[in-house]
Amino acid sequence: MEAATVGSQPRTDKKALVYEGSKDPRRAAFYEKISQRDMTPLWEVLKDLVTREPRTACVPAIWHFDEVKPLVMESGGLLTAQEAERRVLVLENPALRGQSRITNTLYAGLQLILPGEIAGAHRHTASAIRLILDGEGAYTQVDGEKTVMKYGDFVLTPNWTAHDHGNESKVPMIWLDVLDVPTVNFFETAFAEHLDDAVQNTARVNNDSLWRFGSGVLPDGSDTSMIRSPVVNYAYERVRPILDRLKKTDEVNPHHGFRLRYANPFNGGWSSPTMGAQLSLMPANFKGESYRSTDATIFVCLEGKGATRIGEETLDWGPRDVFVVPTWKPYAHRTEGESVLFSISDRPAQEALGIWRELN
Ligand code: 1HN
Repeated sequence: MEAATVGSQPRTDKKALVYEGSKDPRRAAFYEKISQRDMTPLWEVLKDLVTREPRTACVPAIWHFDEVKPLVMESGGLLTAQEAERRVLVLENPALRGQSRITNTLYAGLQLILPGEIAGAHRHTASAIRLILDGEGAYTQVDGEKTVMKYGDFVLTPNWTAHDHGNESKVPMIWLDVLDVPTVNFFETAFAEHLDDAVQNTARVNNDSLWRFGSGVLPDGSDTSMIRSPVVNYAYERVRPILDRLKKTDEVNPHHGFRLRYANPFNGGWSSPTMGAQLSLMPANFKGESYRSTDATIFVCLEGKGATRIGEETLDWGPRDVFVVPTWKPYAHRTEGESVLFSISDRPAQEALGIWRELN
């Protein structure tokens, strides 16, 4: 594919590119001739268009929370959340710098909201999740529901839902945002708008949706055809004990440990159609077997300590560290103490398109 573009800039001149076959003057002349009509020979580009296995520019990378937290805090002295709209340091894959993405399809960033600040209400086509990493007591409001957040909470802001944040606590809060922005932009389908009221009115009891839709019952009139979850906050204090239940009675998966999925309670599917998240508990001294799948995956350590071998590289992680595994790279986790890893990827989108694969 590299031959077809220079960087990410589309070519506008009509000069033919130089291919392997251009060494033959007859072919080179032919390529020049067809190039005047914006045509190019498939046989010169086919092997890069249709590869035997997934190829990616994305590389393994890790952000150690202890190292990056001071930088996130420093941004708090530069501008207010209101000035910034969202005060976030974007986690860019080292091989995809300048593209605001951690994988080819996902955006990730660390957002800071200081005591007393608000980040005004807006909505957009892109869907977001937040994973709370530091501080306690800031809130998000999503389409009329307020949720006060704590460590490990997994919060959804599905596409086109109004959302605003605020911090009424006494301590700064930092969370990881993951959005499907690169996916939405790939399809060139991005819309966004600011809402008139910076802080939306909430009509519901705080955390209402987890009780309504996450308790094994559904209220009359629930729109069960929704392709995304109605739950705003999958509170860690509700989800974490389930891992201990799995540990007591279930068989441990040799690759992933004891793992659960953040589900859409209407249909058992993923919490959103573009991003799928999971939470896994690995016992102390777990030595995971190698695994690979076509969904490049962002991991966050919530508890414990361990390391993940990705191809030839090994990344050591501890609480709040964020790391990324590229598509189709074999990886294996190992732990020291009992550890909990959160993960998120574009797997639901790949599954919907029928292109997701894994190799155990
Ligand atoms: C966004 O709306 C938020 O609402 C955070 O907190 C990060 C990155 C790109 C586009 C929209 C938020 C974002 C974002």
